[in-house]
Amino acid sequence: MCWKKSKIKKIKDTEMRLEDFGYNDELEKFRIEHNLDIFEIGRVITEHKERYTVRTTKGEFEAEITGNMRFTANSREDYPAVGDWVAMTTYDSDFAIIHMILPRFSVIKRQAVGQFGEIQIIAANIDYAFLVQAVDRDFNINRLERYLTICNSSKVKPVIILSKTDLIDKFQVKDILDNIKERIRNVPIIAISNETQNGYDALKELIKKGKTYCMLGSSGVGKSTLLNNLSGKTVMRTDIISQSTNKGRHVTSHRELIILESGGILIDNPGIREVGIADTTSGLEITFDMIVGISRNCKFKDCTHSNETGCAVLEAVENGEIDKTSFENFLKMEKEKAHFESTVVQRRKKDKEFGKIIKNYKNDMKKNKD
Ligand SMILES: Nc1nc2c(ncn2[C@@H]2O[C@H](COP(=O)(O)OP(=O)(O)OP(=O)(O)O)[C@@H](O)[C@H]2O)c(=O)[nH]1
Ligand SMILES: [Mg+2]
Ligand SMILES: [Zn+2]
Repeated sequence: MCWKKSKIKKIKDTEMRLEDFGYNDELEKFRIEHNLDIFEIGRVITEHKERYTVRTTKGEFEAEITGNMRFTANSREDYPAVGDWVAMTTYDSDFAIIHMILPRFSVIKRQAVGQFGEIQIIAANIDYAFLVQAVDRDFNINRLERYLTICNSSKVKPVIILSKTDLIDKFQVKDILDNIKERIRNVPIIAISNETQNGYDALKELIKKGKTYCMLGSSGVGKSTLLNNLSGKTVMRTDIISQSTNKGRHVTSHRELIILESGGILIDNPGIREVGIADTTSGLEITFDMIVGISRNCKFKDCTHSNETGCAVLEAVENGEIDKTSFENFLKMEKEKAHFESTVVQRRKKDKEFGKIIKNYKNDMKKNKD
């Protein structure tokens, strides 16, 4: 193994307990039940090409996984991710080998760009996701619904953060908030400016000790600026975005977990270009619960809501009860989800569901005949 001595700074005054990084009773129970006493327990705070930085009560360690872990890994999900709790053996004062990933209570994942059917893990053991969108050209409710779907399929609670409110007047901010609320209900929205720190108080109130928050959003929306401001120091590099495209290059190139003085744990992420749906659970149903609820009144159980007679959803779109753009977004994501499922991950499950659909269809046909 070639391993360069790490340049990681050791944390000298490690008065910190694992709980301060988000450790909980469930994890401790698992540790005891699985006799992990011989291992050091820590949390992955950065990841770069199968090299990890793990924080323990003794400080930070550079770590790699065991050959066995790599050998038995079936997919990306079997590798550690930022936010993971791991059991490892430490060598020297700053190097460790990871033997096991402790059970995750949540995993934020998306369809990996350019590798269909592959997933990419964004972070693990996240309580809340901050969905950061800037009020300028970045703002897009369709994309917000995508992020929500990711949260809802990952058991992560979403919070919408509108950034750069200093760039527009307060009436425009209100308009944007109203537009979001028309389509997205029951998700907290906080409007902030990293320039003026307007809205910071509301945001800080939301951040609880020992809970983990992950920032998701396009490049240049101000995720790292927010993290730096909240932590009171420059942890992450930020950069001016290109004026001509307003898009900018990706400034943050890796994920990183930091602990705020208030006790909240924050994970910064590189900007996301494509929010591909890798939902294999009920993320879409939760995000679009209104559409799904109304669809129960469709005449046909397998209604595709495209042109069927007695389609309650089309009727609701017609009379304005369901937002048309939201409905179209739903259909688009549903298609992506189906495609994702059929490519690799859940082929077998899909076959089973297909069998069920056929069965339902047959039953319906039978009922219709009766
Ligand atoms: N006017 C204004 N500018 C902001 C605000 N927040 C961030 N910026 C600026 O936007 C640029 C990008 O900010 P970053 O924090 O690096 O954005 P990021 O989301 O971390 O970007 P990536 O790391 O590429 O994903 C910087 O020039 C910031 O100073 C804000 O609230 N208002
Ligand atoms: Mg950044
Ligand atoms: Zn229908």
